[in-house]
Amino acid sequence: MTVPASAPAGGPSAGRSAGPVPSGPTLVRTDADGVATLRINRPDALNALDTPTKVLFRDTLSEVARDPAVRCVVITGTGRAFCVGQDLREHVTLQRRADPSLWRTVPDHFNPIAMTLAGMPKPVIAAINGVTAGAGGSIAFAADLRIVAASARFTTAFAGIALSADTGTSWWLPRLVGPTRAMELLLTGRTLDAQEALDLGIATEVVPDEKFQERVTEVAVMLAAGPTLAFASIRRAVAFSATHDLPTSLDHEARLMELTGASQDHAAAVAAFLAKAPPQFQGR
Ligand code: T3D
Repeated sequence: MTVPASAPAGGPSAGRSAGPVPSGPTLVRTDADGVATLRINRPDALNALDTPTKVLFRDTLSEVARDPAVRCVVITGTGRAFCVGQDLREHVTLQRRADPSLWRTVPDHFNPIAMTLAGMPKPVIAAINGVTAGAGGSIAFAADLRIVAASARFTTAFAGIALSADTGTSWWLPRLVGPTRAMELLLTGRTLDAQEALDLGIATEVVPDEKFQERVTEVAVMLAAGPTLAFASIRRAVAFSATHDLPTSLDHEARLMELTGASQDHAAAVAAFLAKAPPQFQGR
């Protein structure tokens, strides 16, 4: 399934040429084997997020969250970039005309994207095919798994344009790499290669470029065939325990064990175990 194209935002830039005109939809959704792949499709702008793309991305994330046929979500980009965050050409256009919508994009677009990713009731894979910056990194950090192509690079980028950090980078990055390294990456904006991202705990795994797509598909299809309700509950438990004390987290775990313990998948899986047969999960 493909999400319809929306009108591209254009406008002059600060010292760079006029923005590229997308030749198709700026976000493409493809569904197969229980996996919904959302591919940001503005390769000439390194998949920078202009307003139509942010709206499509935000709304499509909500759709896949609600869609029971989707049991794993993959986010990726077209071309040599994953996503380089806010479209700075659009940003400068709005800034120059003092457009009041400029700072609405954080509460209206970036924050809902972060919250929908955080609450997604199914696993999310960031398939990081290439360079990643700013809010593009935040989107990747919000995923459960970051499968990274060997040629990919990361930069926080925010401080380079004299901005703070948004879309959850200040939340997720310290949790991934620790506060000391997160501060260093945010203050310097230096570029990490895929190997350093793996060493720091940002990448889940690094895959040679020529094997990248095959590996992403393999992991996504495996997760989509899994116990989706249990996966959603594991996501909830891990997020909850990050902000609650041990007794409260144990109570929360107990409620989720009761929920998953009553699921069809649990009953079928323990029966399969006793029968020495492989489990077949329906996701409920
Ligand atoms: O209200 C708000 O808007 C606040 C929200 C902020 C959220 C954010 O995400 S802030 C962070 C925004 N992102 C950046 O600051 C990253 C800017 N880009 C770069 O630093 C570099 O492009 C990269 C390190 C990512 C890649 O470098 P490189 O050398 O591989 O590529 P390049 O030559 O710099 O870029 C290639 C093209 O992509 C180029 O266009 P051209 O000249 O070929 O027509 C470049 O302008 C364009 N591009 C790259 N990043 C963006 C972009 N176009 C629009 N917006 C971008 N963010």
